[in-house]
Parts: sequence; C-alpha cells; structure tokens
Amino acid sequence: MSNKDAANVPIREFPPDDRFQQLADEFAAHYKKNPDFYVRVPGRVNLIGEHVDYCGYGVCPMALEQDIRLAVGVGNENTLRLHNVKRNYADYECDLRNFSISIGDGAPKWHQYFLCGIKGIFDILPKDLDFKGMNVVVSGKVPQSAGLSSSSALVSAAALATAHINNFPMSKEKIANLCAECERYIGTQGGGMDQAIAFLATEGCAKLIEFNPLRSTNITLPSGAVFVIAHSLAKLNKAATADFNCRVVECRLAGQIIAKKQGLKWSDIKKLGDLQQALAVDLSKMITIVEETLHEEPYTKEEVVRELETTSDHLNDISLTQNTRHIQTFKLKQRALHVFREAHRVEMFHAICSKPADKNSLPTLGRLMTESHESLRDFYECSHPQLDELVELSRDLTFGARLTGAGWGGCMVALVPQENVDNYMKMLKDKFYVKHQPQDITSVLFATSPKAGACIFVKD
Ligand code: ADP
Ligand code: NG1
Ligand code: MG
Repeated sequence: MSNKDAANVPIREFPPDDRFQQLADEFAAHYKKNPDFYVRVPGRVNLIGEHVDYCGYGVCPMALEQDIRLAVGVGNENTLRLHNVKRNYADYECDLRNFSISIGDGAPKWHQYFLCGIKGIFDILPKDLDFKGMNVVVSGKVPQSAGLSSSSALVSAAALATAHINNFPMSKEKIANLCAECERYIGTQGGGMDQAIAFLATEGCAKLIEFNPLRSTNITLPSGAVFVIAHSLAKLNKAATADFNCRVVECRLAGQIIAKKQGLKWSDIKKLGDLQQALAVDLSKMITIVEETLHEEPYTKEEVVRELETTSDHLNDISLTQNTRHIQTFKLKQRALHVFREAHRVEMFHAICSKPADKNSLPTLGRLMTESHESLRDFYECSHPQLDELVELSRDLTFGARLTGAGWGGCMVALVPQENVDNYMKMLKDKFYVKHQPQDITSVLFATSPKAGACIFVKD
C-alpha cells in the first residue's frame, strides 16, 4: 500500500512502545514467526450528539488514547487465525474461501466483530483475488460495552488489516463508510459516528462529523477545562438486545408517520433527516411539527399500520429490523423530539467552539451537555440509574456531564474546570467507586484529550 495520498490511512514506522513490543512477542510465540505489520484503531468519546447519527445528523466525538491493536502476518491456505491477548477470548480459526457470518440470538462472539470488518473489505475486493490467509493477535484497551466504541475499533482494525494485507489502499473516508456499513452485519443499525472518528481523528482536536457525504471539521474547545470519563460499571452489549435497534426504528416510524400526514411518500423516508430535507425547514420548525403531529402515548403497531395505510408485513419489510418485528408499542413523539433538539444542541456546541471564547463559553457547553443527558434519560430512555447517579454527583464540580455512546450503562463524560479535576475525581472515588470497588480505577475513571485516528505501523 503506498502512502502518497495524504487522505489514506497513514503508514508509520513501528513505534518504540512496550505494548506494541509485547504484541509482537505474543505473535512470535503464537505463530512461530514475526508479524508483517501492525494496526492501531482508537476508541472514542462522543462529546455531544447522541443517537442522532443514524438519523442523519452531525455529532462531536474525539478519539481516545485507549485503542485496539493488531499484529498481523500473512497466513496460509486461505485460513484466518485469531488470537486475543485476553485469555477469556477463545482463539478462532476459519477458512475464508467459504466466508459467511451468522449472528445468532444473544450476545455475538468477539470474533464475529472481526469477521464483519473482513467481510466489508471482501465485499469490494476483486472476486478473483488470491487471499493467502491472515494470522492476527488482538490487544484491546477500550473498555467494552461501555459506550466508548470498542466494537467499532475492532471492526475497523479488522477491515484495515484486511485491506492492507491485500495491498488495497483506501482513503480514510472510504474505509470509514465501509466500516459503518459492515459493522451492521453484527445486527445493530448504527449511524457511522464511531467508524468516522476512528479514521478521521487528528491529535489535539475533537471533530464535528457530518454525513452524506461524510466530512469532518476540527473543533477546538475553549482552554481551561478537561474532559473526564467515568464508567458507570453497568454494561450493555448493543448487539445482544433489541434496545438499540428499537430506537432506530422508533425514529424511522416517527419520520414516516409525519411524512404521510404531510402528503409525502412515507416509504421514501428512512431517517428523520430525510424528512427534514423533504420538508425543507429548519430544526425549530421540525420540533414544532413533531409537537403538533405526534401524540404522547406510545403508538401500537396496529395504529402505525393504520396511520400508514399499509400492512403489518409491509411495515416489517421496509421499516423494521429482524430483531424489532416483535415489538408492539413505539414511543414516537419522545424519540423524535430528542433527535431534533439534540441535533440543535450540536449546532450550538459547534457555534460556541467556532467563535472566540469568553467567560460564558465553557458554562454554556456544559449546560448543553447536561441538557443532552436529561433528554437521553427522559425522552430517549437509554440511561441507567448508575449513569444518572454519576451525572447528579457531577453537578457542583463540573460545567456539565452526560452519558456518552449508546447508553443503557457505560460511560459518562464530564466537562471539568482544570483546577477541579483532582478534587472531582477524588469525589467520584469517595462517593461512587467506593461502593463498587472496580479492579483498576484508572481504567474506569480518567481524564482524556483528543488523540489521532487509525494508523498502520511497519518495521523497516
Ligand atoms: P462498545 O460500546 O464498547 O462499542 P458493544 O456492545 O458495541 O460495545 O461491543 C462490545 C463487544 O465488542 C464485546 O462484547 C466484544 O465482543 C467486542 N470487543 C471489544 N473489544 C474487544 C477486545 N479487546 N477483544 C475482543 N473483543 C472485543
Ligand atoms: P456505541 O456507543 O459504540 O454503542 C452506538 C452506535 C453509534 C451511535 C451511538 C449513539 C454503532 C457501531 N455505534 O455507539 O453509531 O448511534 O450508539 O449515539 O452502532
Ligand atoms: Mg459499539
């Protein structure tokens, strides 16, 4: 893979770093030869813009230091071999000539995320390609099922390794879009934020990520504050339940019912963003339309079918996912209000970061973050009592705090005045973590700054 095009994923020299060296040693011990190259893909924290990417709206994430790393070598006889440095992840082996992924009921296994990334690249490689097989060792430091996007870091790392081993260079945008598509093989209908920041991140700034087409704009936060991440210690594997897809579908149905009432072809509307585009009005008008059109009480599936003048089978086919077809009630007004208001908060957050900072900048950013949390808790119902407790504890010592990622557990991100960081973290230890006794406090409570995106490393 050449690195002439600056927009391609960078290829750098193997860094003198203990964790990479351990990965190299583990590869050599396991496969009895040295790796050919290495891959690093970071996790991310989303600062604001939650559950809006799959509706077509912009988000504000930044990449973390915590990452997924791979050591990769050419294998033999079309075989994929996966080994994880964490012993609780079983080794996996398969013949990639007869490639298929099936996601059964319940939590998918770790290797299936890896297969998603491989399948994404296989989908676009020439069909007569001579794939030699691939040996991989995985080392992951992104907290899992905690809203910091360990799944996308793993899928993206797998795709990047597969592209590189097949000498198939790709621009960051192209591979980010491909990874957003192929992670859906796991069953969740995510929007693309995680894979976008994984590839497009640059050290030192957060990003405004927008979709269709995928693009990113640097966001520089006013000085004087630090982002602290605190894990609620509750976890949810998003592909193991219907919660995530249920929200995606509720947003879609809200858009389709409003479209029908506005005289549009409802089946063309897949996302709330499509509806706004078709109506050609601004976000405040969208909020008014939702308030005037949809009712508070949950919609039954029967009612949705009636409103859309369709059949249950047709609705199943074009609006629902496999794992949401059994759901009988949908909260449409609450979900749509969250999405349009959250999209508006992202615009405000970006606007504040784009002008010279004044004494109100950080408090206003913090207020937007807390409002985002309250909306996720009350309108989107994807918080968790332990997350709410962390946000509540954060009131006095931070500018604001919110759940980050999909929710139902996972992490909170807080915007903390620089001078409060130590006191704040001590307070969370004393009032929250003392009750839960995590094994390693530094992996569940840490300050963070924006790091770089995905990279390939080679030795001379
Ligand atoms: P997240 O919020 O971290 O993206 P998900 O529920 O989407 O959480 O995905 C978590 C899943 O990703 C884990 O259950 C596991 O299967 C896989 N995963 C993440 N990190 C690793 C790792 N280091 N090694 C193996 N599998 C991993
Ligand atoms: P996490 O936090 O990784 O589960 C998910 C989606 C994002 C986005 C957020 C909510 C995937 C891979 N990720 O992230 O696209 O919708 O939830 O804002 O589906
Ligand atoms: Mg995930």
